[in-house]
Formats: sequence, C-alpha cells, structure tokens
Amino acid sequence: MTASQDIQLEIDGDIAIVRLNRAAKRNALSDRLVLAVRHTFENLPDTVRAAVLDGAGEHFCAGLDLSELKERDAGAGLHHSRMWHAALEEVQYGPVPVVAALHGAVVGGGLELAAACHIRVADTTTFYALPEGARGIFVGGGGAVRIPRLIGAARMADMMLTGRVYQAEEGERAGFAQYLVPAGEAFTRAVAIARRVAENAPLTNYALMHALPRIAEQPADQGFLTEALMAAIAQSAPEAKQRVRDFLEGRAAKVGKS
Ligand code: 1HE
Repeated sequence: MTASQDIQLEIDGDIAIVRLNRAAKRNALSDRLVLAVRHTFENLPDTVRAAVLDGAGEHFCAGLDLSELKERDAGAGLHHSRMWHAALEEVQYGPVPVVAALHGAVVGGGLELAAACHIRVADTTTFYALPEGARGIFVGGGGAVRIPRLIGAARMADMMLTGRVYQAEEGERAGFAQYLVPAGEAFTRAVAIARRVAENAPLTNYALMHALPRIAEQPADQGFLTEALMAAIAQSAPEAKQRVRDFLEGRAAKVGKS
C-alpha cells in the first residue's frame, strides 16, 4: 500500500509500517513529506494497533529539506513551523503508539520527528545532531519542547551551541533511545516491539499516549487526580477485567516469564 510518493505504508496484521522513502535525499523532510507524514498517521486504518516509523536507506532522516529553506518573513516562518507541529502532533497524539527504527543520521528535523514517537530503537550506526545551530536557524518542529524532555535542556543547548554529535551508545545513555541494537537490526526489533505493544488493551495504550505525558507536565496535585480518573476508566473496561481474571486463574504469563 502506498501513502504517497515519499512514504511507503504497509499494513501487516495490526501493525502499520510507515517508511520515509526519499533515500536519495537521505529522507530530508520536504514540505510534501511532512504533509504526507501527517496524512498517513491521520488516516491509519482502524484495524491498526501500533506503528513502526522507519527510513529507507542508510539514514533515518537528514532533517529539514534545506533546498526548500527560503527566506520567509516572520509570519510565513511561523506558519511553516506550525505546519510541522501539526504533522508531528499526529505522530505523538495519533491513534496508536509509534516505534521509531533509528539508523544512521537522526539529525535536525529528523531528531524532532523521532522525538515525537513513543519508543525509539536505535542500531549502532545511529548518530544524533542538531545542525540548526551551524545553519544559523533554530529548531521548529517541536524539538525545543520534546528533546529537552528526553535528554535535558543542557544537553540540547550544548548540541546546538557546539555542533556536538552523539553516537549511538552515548545517545542511548543520554536518553535519545530506549533500545540499542546491533547494526541493521533496528527495524526487526522495532516490529517485534510494536507487535508486543499491539497486544495491550487499547485503553492502556491510550492512557500511555494521551494521559501520561500530560500528567507528567501537571502539578502533582492535578496529576494525581488525572491519574485516578484515567486509572478508573482503564480498569472499568471489560478487557481489563478479563485480563485480571486470566492471571488469577493461571492463564496469563507471570512477569518476566512471558
Ligand atoms: C539533503 C539533506 C537535507 C542530504 N536537505 N538535501 N539537516 C542537515 O543539516 C543535515 C544535512 N545532511 C548531512 O549532513 C548529510 O547529508 C548526512 C550526514 C545526513 C548524510 O551524508 P551522506 O554522505 O550519506 O549523503 P550526502 O551525499 O550528504 O547527501 C545525499 C544527497 O542528499 C545530496 O543530494 P545530491 O543531489 O547531491 O545527491 C544531499 O544534498 C541531499 N541531502 N541531507 C536537502 N537536509 C523544522 S526545522 C528543522 C531544521 C533542520 O532540520 S536543520 C538540519 C538540516
């Protein structure tokens, strides 16, 4: 199934595989590709329970398509950034959890896109950078909000001020990725993780995507109440009750013994 010229969409059971497909340009994010990302996540079939986001070729994504970087007045620049925000919101707060399969360059807007995903699996070829500093621009795809939440504002500022590049191992320790795998194995591992995520009760996945990041931003007092409301809704679903019964009656896997 093809979503657009620049994106490949494949539905494999209840998993969607979304692949940036501009390998010749290192998957640089043209406006057309950013809009295709938005359209793809907005229109995933109802049967999909988790997604994998991959990049064709040796690099996940080289960031903003610099050939389209034009001089914009302040208003046009604002709208361009907001267009990216709307697309990446669709990844973060779309219908299903998204597992990014990272390899090679994860830079600039490519890192902003990866940061909008819920789980990042990086292979040992992965490197992370924010060349915006060197290009005389700033992040505009939500990176200033999402990247400090992964690695802290101090590390992000250092990357942009000095051009520092994080290699895969160091990047995993810093918090860019939750998983580090051997070269060439990010996609296979991301699919396996997506399949595991797809087995969860839909309301649990909804809570993790939509409630958890908001609770984490709330003052504790409000967070406790939001957590209680979400917990009450999740446990009241028939599927949750069945899953607890399955455990109590010996039908469900024990922790650590799946
Ligand atoms: C591109 C882009 C791009 C490659 N826009 N065309 N991002 C950057 O500053 C990163 C710029 N890219 C690179 O540093 C390198 O290309 C890579 C390290 C990612 C890969 O290197 P390599 O040797 O594998 O590929 P290459 O030979 O540099 O690139 C192959 C082609 O892709 C070449 O085009 P060709 O027509 O000469 O074959 C490159 O020009 C093209 N290409 N990257 C346009 N980014 C919401 S705001 C976000 C702001 C940002 O993201 S700023 C950071 C931009």
